[in-house]
Amino acid sequence: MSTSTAAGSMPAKTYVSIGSIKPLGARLDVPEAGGGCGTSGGEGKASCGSSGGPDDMPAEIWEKVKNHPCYSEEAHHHYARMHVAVAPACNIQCNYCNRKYDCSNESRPGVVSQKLTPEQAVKKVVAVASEIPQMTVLGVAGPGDSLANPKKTFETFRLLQEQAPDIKLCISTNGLALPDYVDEICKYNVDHVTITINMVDPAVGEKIYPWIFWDHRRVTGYEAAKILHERQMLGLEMLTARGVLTKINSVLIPGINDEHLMAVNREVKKRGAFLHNIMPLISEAEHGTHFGLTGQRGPTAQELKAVQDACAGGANLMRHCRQCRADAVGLLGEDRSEEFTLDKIEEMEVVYDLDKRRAYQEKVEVERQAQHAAKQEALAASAAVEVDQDMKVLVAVATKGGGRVNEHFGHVTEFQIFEVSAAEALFVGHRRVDLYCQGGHGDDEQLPSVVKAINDCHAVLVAKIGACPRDELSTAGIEPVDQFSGEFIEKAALDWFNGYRARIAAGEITHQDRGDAQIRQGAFTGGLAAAA
Ligand code: CLF
Ligand code: SF4
Repeated sequence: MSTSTAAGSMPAKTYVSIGSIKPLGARLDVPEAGGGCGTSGGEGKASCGSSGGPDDMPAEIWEKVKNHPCYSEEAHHHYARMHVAVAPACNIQCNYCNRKYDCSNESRPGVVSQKLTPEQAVKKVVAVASEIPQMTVLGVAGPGDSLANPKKTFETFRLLQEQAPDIKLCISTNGLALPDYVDEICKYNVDHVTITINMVDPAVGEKIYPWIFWDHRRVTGYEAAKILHERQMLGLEMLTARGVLTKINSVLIPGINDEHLMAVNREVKKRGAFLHNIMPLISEAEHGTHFGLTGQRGPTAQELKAVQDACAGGANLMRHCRQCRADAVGLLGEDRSEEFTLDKIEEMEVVYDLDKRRAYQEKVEVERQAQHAAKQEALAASAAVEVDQDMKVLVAVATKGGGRVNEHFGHVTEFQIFEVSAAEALFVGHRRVDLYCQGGHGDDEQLPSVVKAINDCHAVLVAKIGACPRDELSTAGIEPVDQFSGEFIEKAALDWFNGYRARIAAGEITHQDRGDAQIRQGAFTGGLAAAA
């Protein structure tokens, strides 16, 4: 591949060599003529990173988050990000990481990214941007630590700013080196920084970090955790002072920092963190990590939600993280990295057309505003249904993107979960499941595990569903609903909920509390709720 994009004076249209890549629009279902987190972080005006809009925050903050899929839940339905694996080295050891694989602070363990030089990375970003017009953010998230590889990380940013200045820059770091690079971060207009903070007490930290490399020596135990903690807090304060939006990732490790994460949430909020993303530990013996080999388990989906709920009211929470890999490409939850390997890029003819990208993003914006308006309309209808105004239920949704109910039950690998009440339809997480439809036929052996994954939900909204799963779900007390196929998710969830309450009021059905289903799945609620 060759590019002719020019620094500073970049032409609106840049031609390079091209291949045939699946357009992302096919997944987004953006109508041709159709009609869209933020938070105020420590300043606390808005709702969470999952649902805030332009009315909830200062205009300059909205500009920074409105098309960042990680910083705005609403944006993640419509906009994509990509990572480039330019940062192989790391300066600390986490007990959930095996250096053979990517940084588990921002990636699923057990996957390996193709490492790139800054020049290769920029070629790849320009190629992806020309094929995926709603790819708006480039992140450096490993495979080691972005700031343990400062030359490669910042050289990538420098080169990219010359070739594709419309792409937002983002980094993820463990924070040890962060205070040393705040000036560089600001120099390259990196608007978004993620720090992984798993503790604010070194006594907890020494159970997570066996050592750090600091001041030309290896430091272990309590002293290592104390230095890391102090550097993380200092780095966060420095970023806040410079107006850089900072997200905190925390890995939830049952029995080690589960109840401690409420204290982490409080401390990072105090220091101006914009969002707090509590992610589940993924721990398997085959990953070869200390935790994997010593039997440390990860949390259940319900344990994760319980900790997130216990933090409600503190720093705003991100709940839509997909723990993507260090070379992830596409919408959160999808992985198109295989389409953009180095050899494939070499054969592509790249057309980096800034006008086309902007035009496409404008269309996405119209769609997003339509989604927002539909939700407001459904909420108004909700207020008119006077029965059971305090009821809250969970609803699972089958979607392939674009904020719509548009996936068949049999094709789902991940359900989105919404908490629905008369006052809100709030994204609260996702649940991965095994594919039910294999080669055009339902695999009935998979059904029990799919049903179990969502058995704390009252309904599942799908584009289509077969007779067999319909029966199995109904038997489990989960209502299969296909009447909202193609509609916006929040509106569909609220409309279903309003009908559900009306049927209860008419005596047609009885509301079943599905709390017992959560207990069957091993949720713990009492201790954490009390700790909150
Ligand atoms: Fe990447 Fe991280 Fe930037 Fe997003 S990911 S560096 S903030 S652009 Fe996002 Fe992926 Fe979760 Fe990270 S879903 S793992 S939070
Ligand atoms: Fe691994 Fe990332 Fe921790 Fe470094 S910071 S040890 S790469 S998880």
